Amino acid sequence: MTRGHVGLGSNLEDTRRQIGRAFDALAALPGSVLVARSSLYRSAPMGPADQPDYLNAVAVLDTRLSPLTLLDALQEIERAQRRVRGRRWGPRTLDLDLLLYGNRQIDLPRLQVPHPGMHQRCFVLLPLWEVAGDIEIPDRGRVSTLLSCCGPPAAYRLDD
Ligand code: A4P
Ligand code: MG
Repeated sequence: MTRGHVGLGSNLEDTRRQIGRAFDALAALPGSVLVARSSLYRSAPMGPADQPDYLNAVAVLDTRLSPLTLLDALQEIERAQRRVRGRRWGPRTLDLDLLLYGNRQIDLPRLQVPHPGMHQRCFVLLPLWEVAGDIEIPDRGRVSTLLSCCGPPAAYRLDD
């Protein structure tokens, strides 16, 4: 089994439900065990500002799926939740990013791991810290170091 970390994001159509459904779909993946679900974090959109705020979360997944098979599965879950690909960084019902796959570094046309930009995004780093602690992101540094650019978690975290 390899430990993977998946970033979840949604800013359309009942975002809490979208993220909840996606966690359930991750838990049902073959050859995989969903180890942890982070809380939900709210933030203003990165990219075009004329779209709703995002909810983000991170899942910890132990899996026997290869990186590309896991990417296929993530895209299938996105499709099942009626994700329509429009402009880059545009609004979406669900975005699933493979953030980390063990400590592998992958640079294929379809898949870059660690996910490019994750180390600069508070809406990824905060939930990642919550479920994974101070792990090392290959070639980018420790989460605690990268987090020093983010404000307090309370500013993002949603209370249930
Ligand atoms: N791809 C390559 N590497 C990966 C990976 N590690 N995980 C390829 C997932 N996919 C990966 O993705 C485009 C292509 O990236 C895929 O076909 C896959 O082969 P996409 O999901 O179709 O497009 P996208 O998400 O619009 O583009 P991109 O550049 O991946 O955007 P991001 O980085 O996902 O950012 N603001 C807030 N507050 N919160 C957010 O979650 N998300 C985005 C999208 C914009 N603004 C946001 C948020
Ligand atoms: Mg994406």
